[in-house]
Amino acid sequence: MIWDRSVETLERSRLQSLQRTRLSWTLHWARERVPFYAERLPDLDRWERHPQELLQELPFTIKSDLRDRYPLGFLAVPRQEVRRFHASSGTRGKPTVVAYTEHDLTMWAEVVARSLAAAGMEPGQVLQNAYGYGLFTGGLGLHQGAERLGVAVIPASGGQTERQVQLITDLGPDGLACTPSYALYIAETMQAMGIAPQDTSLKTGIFGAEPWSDGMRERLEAALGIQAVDIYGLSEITGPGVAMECVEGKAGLHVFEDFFYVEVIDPRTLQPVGPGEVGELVLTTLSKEAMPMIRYRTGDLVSANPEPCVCGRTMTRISRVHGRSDDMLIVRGVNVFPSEIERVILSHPGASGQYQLVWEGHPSRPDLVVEMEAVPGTAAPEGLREHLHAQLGVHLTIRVVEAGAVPRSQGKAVRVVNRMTE
Ligand code: DLL
Repeated sequence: MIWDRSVETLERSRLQSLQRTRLSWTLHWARERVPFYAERLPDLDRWERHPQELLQELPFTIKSDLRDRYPLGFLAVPRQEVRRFHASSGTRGKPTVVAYTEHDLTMWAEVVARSLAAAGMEPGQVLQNAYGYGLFTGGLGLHQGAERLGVAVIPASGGQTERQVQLITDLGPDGLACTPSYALYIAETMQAMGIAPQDTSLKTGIFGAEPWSDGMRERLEAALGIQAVDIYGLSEITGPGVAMECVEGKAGLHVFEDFFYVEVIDPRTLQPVGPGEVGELVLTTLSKEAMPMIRYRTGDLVSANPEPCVCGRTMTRISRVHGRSDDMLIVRGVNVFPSEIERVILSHPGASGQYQLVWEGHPSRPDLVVEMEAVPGTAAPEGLREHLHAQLGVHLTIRVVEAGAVPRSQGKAVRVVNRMTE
């Protein structure tokens, strides 16, 4: 289902004209209200004509700009106009705080409603929301969007996994929203409790907030008896719902370009890369009042695909996030992303999907070990080491551990751990 057909299927030339107007508004708004942008954005008079082209000349905004102005240096409205704060998890240092006006919250609910509809959810259905409620944007973000769509929410939040399963059996939700790693844990718990996927009401999985692969999708779809789709977003731009995969295509995530302007750049040269080429996703908000972001470097590596989609949406798609530039591992000189390793591991049917990448040995010559669980009753995956080498050029040690040995995730999974010895 397409929630807002008039916008989501808009002819591209009309979409671009809408973007032009909104970009011009955003640039003026930011320059007048945020000292950081007042210093960095030049005189705007000439921008009325081609803001898209001129945008490419503007400086980027990066995470440390936000951190340096913690907590509210980017606030563009009086405090009394703020209706909500959220914060990023801060797993990579000091958290960043983000703020929303009422108008911003409405826009956010709108894009999440569109996302849930793109996943196949419909008004009148029920969503179990197992994203964490609180400062993290996953819980409340999905919640408001579901209500906007007319979907009833079970605000389960993360954790208490047996209770999650109980709620699924008792309340019969149609959709489940959580990280893919937590969905796998819920699926295992369900199995351990003797509940078969076909015995539940679930039809749709809305999974994101961390990288995952098509192999993980297959496992989740089989284990839960659902269609699983990818949802992307980040707090600095709004939260979940910046981009969403449609269930019809399952081939890239539509960016809601009437609210977010997309660029993909080469992170070294900072120049744009062409369609299909992998680069860093850069986003500019087009309607945000409380905290407009101009050319925000997300750190997420994607490629863009402007081709029309089978679902009828005209909005540009981005690929699944290959990884973040700061997640890249260097294994004996070879660069590799955890998500690429996951893709290869999960192409082996015997891999359960529970895995961690462990640095071992001495820091002068570290080894990367794949600690993984096999599907119970199957033999350890054969030839995986060779397969990883052939596909990614890295030599990894494979260690199959007993079921339950890999720590289970209830939110964003920790994929890489350090057990090096000095
Ligand atoms: O993770 C927002 C979110 C909540 C998205 C629920 C989807 C569902 P942050 O905590 O600010 O916000 O983290 C943002 O998470 O820059 C990516 O690196 C990563 N990320 C988010 N969605 C995906 C995804 C939320 N679908 C950071 N695939 C982003 C891969 C993702 N990585």
